[in-house]
Amino acid sequence: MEKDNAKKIVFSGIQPTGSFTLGNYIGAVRNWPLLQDEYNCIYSVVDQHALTVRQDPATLRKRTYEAFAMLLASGIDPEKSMLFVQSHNPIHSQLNWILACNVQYGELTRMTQFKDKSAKHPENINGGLLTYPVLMAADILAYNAAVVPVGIDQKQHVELARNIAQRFNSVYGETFVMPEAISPKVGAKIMSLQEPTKKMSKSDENLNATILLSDDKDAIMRKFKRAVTDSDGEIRYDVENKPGVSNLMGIYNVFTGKSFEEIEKEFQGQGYGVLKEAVGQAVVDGLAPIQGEYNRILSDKAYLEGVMKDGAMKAQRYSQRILDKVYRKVGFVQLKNK
Ligand code: ATP
Ligand code: LTN
Repeated sequence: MEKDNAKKIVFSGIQPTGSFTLGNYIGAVRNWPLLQDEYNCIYSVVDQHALTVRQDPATLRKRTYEAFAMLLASGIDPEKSMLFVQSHNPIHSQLNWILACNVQYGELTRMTQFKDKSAKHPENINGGLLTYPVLMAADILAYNAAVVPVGIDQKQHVELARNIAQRFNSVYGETFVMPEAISPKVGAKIMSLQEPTKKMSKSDENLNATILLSDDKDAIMRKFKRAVTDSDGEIRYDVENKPGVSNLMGIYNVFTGKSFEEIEKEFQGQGYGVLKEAVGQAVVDGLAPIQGEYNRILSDKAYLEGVMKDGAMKAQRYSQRILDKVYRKVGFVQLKNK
């Protein structure tokens, strides 16, 4: 990352919990490279967050490489942005403790994701699931990030990070920058292709519900053909009454740049089958270059590890200054020339 102090800091992360979905791509990852020139961007594969759900160690390791390669393939340039794996910078965990002491139990139990995930995994409501947003706040605040590009489902967590930052600042004096979540106008919540009122999620058991960035052409076309729509037969953007069709139109808009009006005109008088085919093709074409890059990068482990190492070093160096300040403010003894 170029040192340009005038630029604001952007931070975002993604969990290596599975192959990225089209939802992850449109709602988050696709937007990350677009911010690289205007901001100082810091992006991370947040493997520590992934542990809140039981993971097979070998699979987690493999998915971490895959997620890292996918971010590079999507256009993140390690010469412009910091890119690293969360567990490679221990400062997140160090800051996490301080922040945990400045958040209330009630604030954590109110989080929608905590409620959803604890209902989904009643056999494993672990401490990490509850304190997940504190670690996320540490990710953001360790770099004093001002801008956090995420899908809508994560806005509540960024809001909590703001509240923690504000509380810390009012107790200990100005330390943290207030982070702000930003989401794309269209696509901040891509819906399941099978239940279009539910978000498309990596962990969905119904394989037809999600398009994975690793899906080949046949799988993508097949899943779009099976997408759930409605019975009135009209191609019109109306999220409330026509969630399935609107979801398809949203995806088409992202990949073709056509407005909803233009899309309605293009498919006037035609059946849903034609729309599904066109959306599928647009996605296949849009993802093809990324998939090619992904396979190339993933096969070069030495390169991947080199980028990881370099990113970890830069991230540590940058966040150490902020952690030192926090330690000083809370009253920890600082030893000179440590
Ligand atoms: P999981 O299903 O394991 O909870 P996930 O698919 O929600 O995972 P995350 O790693 O938690 O993925 O999210 C990474 C980023 O992708 C976040 O910024 C999140 O807001 C965004 N995102 C996830 N799903 C969608 C979606 N359906 N539409 C738009 N953005 C999404
Ligand atoms: N919780 C996020 C992933 C995440 C994140 C972050 C996003 C972890 N730390 C910091 C933005 C900033 C999720 O997508 N589930």
